[in-house]
Amino acid sequence: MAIKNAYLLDLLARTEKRNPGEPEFIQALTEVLSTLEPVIEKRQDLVDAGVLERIVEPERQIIFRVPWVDDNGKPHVNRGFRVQYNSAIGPYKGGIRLHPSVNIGIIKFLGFEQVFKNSLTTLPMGGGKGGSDFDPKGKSDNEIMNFCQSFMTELCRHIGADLDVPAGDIGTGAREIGYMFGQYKRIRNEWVGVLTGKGLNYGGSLARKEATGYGLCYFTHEMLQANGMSFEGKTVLVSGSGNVAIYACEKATEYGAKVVAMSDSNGYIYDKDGIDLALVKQIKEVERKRIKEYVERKPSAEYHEGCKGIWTIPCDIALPCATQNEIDGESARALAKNGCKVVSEGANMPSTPEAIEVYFESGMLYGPAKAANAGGVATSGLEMSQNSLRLSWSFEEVDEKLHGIMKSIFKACDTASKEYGMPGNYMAGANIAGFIKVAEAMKAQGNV
Ligand code: NDP
Ligand code: 2IT
Repeated sequence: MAIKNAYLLDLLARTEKRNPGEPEFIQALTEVLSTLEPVIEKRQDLVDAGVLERIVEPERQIIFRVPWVDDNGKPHVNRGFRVQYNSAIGPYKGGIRLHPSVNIGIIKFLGFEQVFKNSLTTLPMGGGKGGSDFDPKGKSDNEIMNFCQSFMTELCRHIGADLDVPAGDIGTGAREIGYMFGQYKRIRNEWVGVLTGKGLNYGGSLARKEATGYGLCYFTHEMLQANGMSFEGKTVLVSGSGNVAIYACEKATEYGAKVVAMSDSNGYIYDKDGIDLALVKQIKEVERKRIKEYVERKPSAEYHEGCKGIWTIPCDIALPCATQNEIDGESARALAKNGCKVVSEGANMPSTPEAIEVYFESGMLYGPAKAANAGGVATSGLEMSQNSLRLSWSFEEVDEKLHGIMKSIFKACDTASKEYGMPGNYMAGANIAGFIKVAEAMKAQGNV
C-alpha cells in the first residue's frame, strides 16, 4: 500500500535519512506507516503529542563487543546488540537472534515489529530485540557456552525482570537461554525471571517451546473460520525446520491438514505422504543436523537444493517460518498460480512488499507476522507471570490461555480492519490495533 499522507511521507523520509543502510528497518517502518493514514486522520491528538516521531525512535540502543575463545584457544570477537525500543506499556520484551546476518538494522526492524506485536498480545509488555552476528552453526557446546557467557557478561548490566526480559529467536533456544541465565544469576547474584524460554526445571513455562507454532495455527484457524474455510484436508507448506516450523507443522497436522514440505537455509524436503514430524524432531532437535538427512532415512521423500523452490510446490496454505524476506514477488506469484489461498506468517517479515501486493491482488488471505506469530512472546509473558507468582501452570492451562490470546488477537485485527474501512486487511488491522494502544499510553505519559 502506497503512502499518500504528506505528514507520514515526511516522517518516513526523515527517518530513512537518519537511519542509513538499514533496509529491513525501513521496510518494516514503511509497512506500518502505510496502514496508519486513516488513524492519523481521525486522531490529530496523537500527531500533536509527537507520538509518531517518538515511536519510530528506539528509547535506547546498546552495541557491545563480545570476545570469546574457541576450542583451539583462538580468540574471536563478535558484536552484541540490544535495542530497547519502547517501554510505554511494559518492560522491554523480545528475543535474541544469533545469526551471521545480524546487524543494527535487522535488530531495529525486529524491535520495531515487537512493539506492536507485544501490544496485540493483551499483556503488559514493551518491545525490544537483541542478538549478535555470532554463527552458532558447527560450534561445540563449549564454544556456545563461552559465547553466551561473554554476551551476558555485558548484557546483564542492561536487563532485569522489571526492565528488559530477553528470550529466544533464530539460533537461540533452550540451550543458549540456559547458559545466559546461569551467567546472569552468577554475576548479579539474584534468581529472577530475567529471561524466558528457560528450561522446565528452572522457571521455564510448559508450552513455551510449542507456543509460536501452535499460536500461528490458532490464529490461522480463526482467520480461516472467519472466511468460511478450515485446515481440514488442506495441503500445507512450512518453511524452516526450527522451533517455529516444527510446532506449526505439529498443530496444522492436528487440525487435519497435510504438511508436505519443510526446509532449512540449504534446501527443502518434499514428502507427498505428509511430513514425518517425529523424524524431523529427531534430526533437528536431538541431533542438530541438516534437513537433508530426512531423505537419507525416508528415501520416498525428495530433497532439493535452494530454499526458494519450496514455494513452487502446489498448496492451499503457506506458513513461512524461517526468516525475513523469504517470499519475494516471484515466489508469491508461484504460490498464487498454484492455487494457494492463504499465507500466514510464523517468521518475522517473511514476505517482501511485492509479495504482499501479490497476496492482496490475488485475493489470498494474509495473516501478518506481528499478529500470527505473537503466541511465542505471549507465552513468554505467561512465563513472566508464573515466575512472579512463584508458581507453574500445567501445559493445558498455558495452552488454553495461549489459545484465548490468539483468538483475541484475531478479533482485534478483524475489528480494526473493519472500523478503519479495510475489512479483511488483517495487516492494516494488526498495525492499527497494535499502534493505538501504545500511542495512547505514550500520550498519557507525556513527552518522554
Ligand atoms: P530457529 O533457529 O529454531 O530456526 C530457524 C529456521 O529458519 C532454520 O530452519 C533455519 O535454517 C531457517 N533459516 C534461518 N535463516 C535462514 C535464511 N537466511 N534462509 C533460509 N532459512 C533460514 O529459529 P525460530 O524457529 O525460533 O525462528 C524462525 C522465525 O520465527 C524467525 O523469523 C523468528 O524471528 C520468528 N519468530 C520466532 C519466535 C520464537 O518464539 N522462537 C517467535 C516469533 C517469531 P538453518 O538451520 O539452515 O539456518
Ligand atoms: O519474535 C518474537 O516474538 C520472538 N522471538 C519471541 C520473543 C519473546 O520474548 O518470547
